[in-house]
Amino acid sequence: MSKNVYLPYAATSEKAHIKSMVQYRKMHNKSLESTEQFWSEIASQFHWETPYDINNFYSYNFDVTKGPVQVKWMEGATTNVCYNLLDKNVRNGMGDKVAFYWEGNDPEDYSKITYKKLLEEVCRFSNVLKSKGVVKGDRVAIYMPMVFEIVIAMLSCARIGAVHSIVFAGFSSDSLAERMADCKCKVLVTADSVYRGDKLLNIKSLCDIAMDKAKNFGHEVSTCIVVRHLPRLYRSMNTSNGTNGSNSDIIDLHSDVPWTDGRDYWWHDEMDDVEPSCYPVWVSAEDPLFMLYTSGSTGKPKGVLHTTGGYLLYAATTFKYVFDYHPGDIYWCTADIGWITGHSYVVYGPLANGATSVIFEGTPFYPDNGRYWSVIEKYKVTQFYTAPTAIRALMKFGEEPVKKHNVDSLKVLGSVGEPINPEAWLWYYQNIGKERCSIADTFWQTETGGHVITPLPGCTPMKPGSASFPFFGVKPILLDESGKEIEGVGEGYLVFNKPWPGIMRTLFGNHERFQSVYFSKFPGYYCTGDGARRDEDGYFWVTGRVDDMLNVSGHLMSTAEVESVLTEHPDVSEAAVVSRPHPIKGECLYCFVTPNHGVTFTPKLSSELVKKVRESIGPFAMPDVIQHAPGLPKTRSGKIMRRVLRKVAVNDREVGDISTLADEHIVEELFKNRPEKS
Ligand code: 6R9
Repeated sequence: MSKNVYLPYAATSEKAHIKSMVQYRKMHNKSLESTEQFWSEIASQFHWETPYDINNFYSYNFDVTKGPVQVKWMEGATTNVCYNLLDKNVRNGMGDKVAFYWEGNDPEDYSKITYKKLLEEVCRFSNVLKSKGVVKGDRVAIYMPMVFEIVIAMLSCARIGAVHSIVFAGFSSDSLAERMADCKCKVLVTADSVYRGDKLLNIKSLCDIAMDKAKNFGHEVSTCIVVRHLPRLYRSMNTSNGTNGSNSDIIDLHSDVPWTDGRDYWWHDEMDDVEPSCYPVWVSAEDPLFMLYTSGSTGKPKGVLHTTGGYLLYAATTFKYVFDYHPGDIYWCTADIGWITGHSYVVYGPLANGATSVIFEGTPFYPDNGRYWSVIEKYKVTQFYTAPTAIRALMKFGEEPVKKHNVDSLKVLGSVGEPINPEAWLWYYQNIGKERCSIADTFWQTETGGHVITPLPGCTPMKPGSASFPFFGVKPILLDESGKEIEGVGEGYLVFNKPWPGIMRTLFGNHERFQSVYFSKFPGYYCTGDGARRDEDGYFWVTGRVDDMLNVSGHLMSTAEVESVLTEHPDVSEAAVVSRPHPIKGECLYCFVTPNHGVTFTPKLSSELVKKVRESIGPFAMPDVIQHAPGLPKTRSGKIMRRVLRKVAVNDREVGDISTLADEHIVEELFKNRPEKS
């Protein structure tokens, strides 16, 4: 074994589900060689209204040349995910167990909800959705802050067989409109407004604009249900224990919430009139559970579709092993529920295991930079799951904010969203984990449904920056440019030739695109779009995207998406966007813009463009640099040579061979035009 390896803490290994690499390898081999047996043992822990057939447990085709790509697990069996997450746990005597602690943006604003209460609320909201005409298969869009009601809305959809389509509440009204029109949602569930730090965001106003814009795409949302969230702080201040007070405590702050009678309904009004019980709709294991949009390298966002049975098994199993979850643990994932991490590891995975988790509404910097550590101390968090971009941002403030808090309850630290640089890994390991905690650097995607390459706590010797080994049921393969499998040490395209239960089934309403994006480059393989290296010890190191995608603070976006927003500006003729390494965000957007003939490039134009991207896509997509480009480096066939632009962005004059460019001089011009000295 090479140097720079961190062995798991012995006390953790003793109690871990998987105690050694020998045990891991045995289970991993079983998962690949006796797939049916491995997953059916797990499936047997859940409730199936119609049982699965062990002789027809799963089937798939990954080879487009042999027919349509398809993946099926436990087809014919019926179940209900909500039933398995709530009713089953309540029946098993966990009704009074806390499902979620809620920690608001303001530290004075907090609450909790038990499994029993969550089930009751979900039943009520299921009845509300039914009363609005939502039936099995209908899509329900959700655009909400991190409050209990977002979980209630998701599980209510699952209960009645509707498909939730959550749009992260940091997306712009344009993005929300496009996604609502694409999934043709009947209902939109949202909230009035929310505080992020000391900034008030008027979510409902933004939804109104989006619902109007959706009409331009030919889609009308018939019902919008609005959670009254803002006064919650005032309510909790009026009660001593911080739980929700009675309605009479509510101070009316809603005179300025925009409203359309006949379309808009207050959540609390609707919930008043309905029964607290609702029989679950038994759905097929292959019926859709939810869809979630992710950026595509070209064109519109892709509605990744996950189905019922396989996703449930995979979210539950990865949660149990990757966080080494044991009853009594308090788990906290900081991801917003609007991303896949929030779906699988705030909601579905933890509830499937009957876990107690923290839902956090705020930011790591409010009211001060020690907020994460204070929340860990307050709830005695045992597993903490966050993103490298947050770790890097917090590292800047040194160890002092951490030292003010007792974080000794921690056992497992997780990382997700992008490769974690060894420096951040070490800081996390030493200052937060006190060299006692395992770090799970979890590689996965919206498309994979759950972790696919990850260390297991107490088991895997860790190498900072390596996601290490595949999860059960997963066999990563590296391909070279010609599609040949690379054995042993090497670097190539990260692909898979066999499904695990949680992999997506299609892109909503566009199976063609699903096949062409993921399965056409190398027939027979699911292509992740990431590159990876396997080292001499067999560890995988994910090296980043191989397509035109950017990963800014863990948010994937495509260069094409940003370029098309830039070129919509009337003064812009052409634009090219590349990523540049960024100390905190991982990558940032560096945009080259060619103005129309006769238009002068001014700071005003530059700031208009920054604003436009922010408004069209969302604040997380805000460009760091807009550079004037008198022309773009294009090949004779008209292709923009992005590798040259990436060199300009970092001021590296080693641009390599540029002899295929139509006009080589443009490269020098671009270096001269850099807006920064460095
Ligand atoms: C879960 C999530 C997926 C892309 C993925 C890759 C990058 C995520 C990573 C990682 C290296 C890790 N990525 N985790 N790269 N190491 N531990 O982030 O899903 O938003 O779909 O992004 O993120 O590039 O392809 P999603």
